[in-house]
Parts: sequence; structure tokens; C-alpha cells
Amino acid sequence: MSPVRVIVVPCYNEAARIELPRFSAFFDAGVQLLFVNDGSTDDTGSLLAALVAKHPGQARLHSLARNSGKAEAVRHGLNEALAHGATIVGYTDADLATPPPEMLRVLDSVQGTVQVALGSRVALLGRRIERSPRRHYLGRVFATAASLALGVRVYDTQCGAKAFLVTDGLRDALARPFASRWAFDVELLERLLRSSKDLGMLPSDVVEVPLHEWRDVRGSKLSATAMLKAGLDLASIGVGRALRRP
Ligand SMILES: Nc1nc2c(ncn2[C@@H]2O[C@H](COP(=O)(O)OP(=O)(O)OP(=O)(O)O)[C@@H](O)[C@H]2O)c(=O)[nH]1
Ligand SMILES: [Mg+2]
Repeated sequence: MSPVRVIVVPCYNEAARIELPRFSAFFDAGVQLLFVNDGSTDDTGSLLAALVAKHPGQARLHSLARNSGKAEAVRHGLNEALAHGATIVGYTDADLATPPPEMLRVLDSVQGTVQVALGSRVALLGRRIERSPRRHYLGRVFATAASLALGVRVYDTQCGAKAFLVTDGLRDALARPFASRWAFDVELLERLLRSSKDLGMLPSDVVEVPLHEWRDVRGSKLSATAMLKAGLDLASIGVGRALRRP
């Protein structure tokens, strides 16, 4: 049986910057899209509804009555994809900072023993990773703190492009809301790794996929306060993990 692949796209007030035609690359690759309109107050809902109407069976829209934040938007979307029979799921940002071909590479990396694939923004010669120095260095500090909190070394937890094999472990990890609004990617990983003893996911089943291309898209809503809160979330994930250790 061929896999059913669904990518969740959380959208909050994206009307001004979302480039809908670029999403066709996913349909061409046989990948379904599930847009989650996170209580947008602009025209995002009607734009997405029109796109979905043009692609029956390939795109769906899930609308949240009020803004719940990216973490909840992604969690709702992934749970809905699971309920509709997806076998591989992923999520990516509406600004397509990770271009569709790169997101498809992340999705394709979930195969064999790989259960989780994380897009990773490693700037090397020959790659186009366009990130402001400020965001880059903040990202390095964050990734170091995330590695400490998780107890495994990871280069980039905050890239918006991620893919997962649908397992009981994933269902479990998505069953209840995340405590953290901005470090939920780290919390999701922590939940998956925590369940590993019972459900078989090992740190070696997670891979980072270095992206060839990624660009900071203007209009990011991540404020300095949000970054600070994400740091506090990381600390609480790390403390929680330390307390649970036998
Ligand atoms: N900021 C924000 N984004 C949300 C929310 N709900 C869903 N999203 C979506 O989450 C994604 C990330 O938002 P961005 O503002 O692009 O975040 P960013 O700071 O650029 O993050 P990076 O691209 O990872 O650097 C987008 O697809 C948003 O539409 C929300 O409540 N707030
Ligand atoms: Mg962005």
C-alpha cells in the first residue's frame, strides 16, 4: 500500500504574504495539504477556502474559531491528518521559508528506520541559507539549550519543516496540548523520545536533513518576548526530563 502523506500548514493572518501557487509543487508530488486557519482576522480564511475548492481530495482546510498559537494549530492539524488515515505527516510554515522541494526532501527522508526527519538550517558554502545574523546566533543559543533540555545533540529544533512516521508513539505525543507555545517542536521531540522505551523510537530514528535552501521571509511574528518565553519553556522541558529520570 502506498503511503498517505499529509503536510499541515498552520496559517495565522497570512493573507498579505502567502504565495498560494507555490503550494502546487506538493500536489504534483502526490502529497496532500491540510491548512489550519488559526483564527485569522484577515482574508486568510477565504483565500484558503478558494484554494481548497480548486483541489478536492488534495487539500483540506481546518478552521479554528479563535487564535490558539502555532503549537495548537499544528497539533490540531496533525491529529486531523491522523484521523483521516495519513501514514506520514509533516508540517511547514505558510511563508514557505523552506521551499516546497526542500520540504518534500524532508518528507522523503522518513523511510526505513527513520521515524522523524527535521529540516536543519546549516549554512555551508554552496547552500542558500539566508538568515539574519541576529536570528542565526539566537538560533545557535536556542539549539544548544534545546540539546541540553533533550539530552541529545540536535543542530536546529526551530526550523518549521518537520516530518514524522505515524506510529502509536506519535498519536500519544499529540494527544494533549503542548505546555509550550514557541518551543513545542522541542516538547514534541521530548515526548517522542520519552515514549521510546515502550514504543520503540530511539534517538537514532530521528535524523536532521540539512536544507539546501531556506530564507527568512519578512513578516515573521516572532517577538523578542516570544523568544524569551521559548527559553523559559526549554528550561521547564529540561527540568521535567531530569525529574522523570529514574
Ligand atoms: N506567529 C504566529 N504564527 C502562527 C500562529 N498560528 C499559526 N502560525 C503560523 O506559524 C508559522 C510560523 O510563523 P512565522 O511568523 O513565519 O514565524 P517565524 O518567526 O518566521 O519562524 P521561522 O520562519 O521558523 O523563523 C506560520 O505559518 C504562521 O502562519 C500564531 O498564533 N502566531
Ligand atoms: Mg517564517
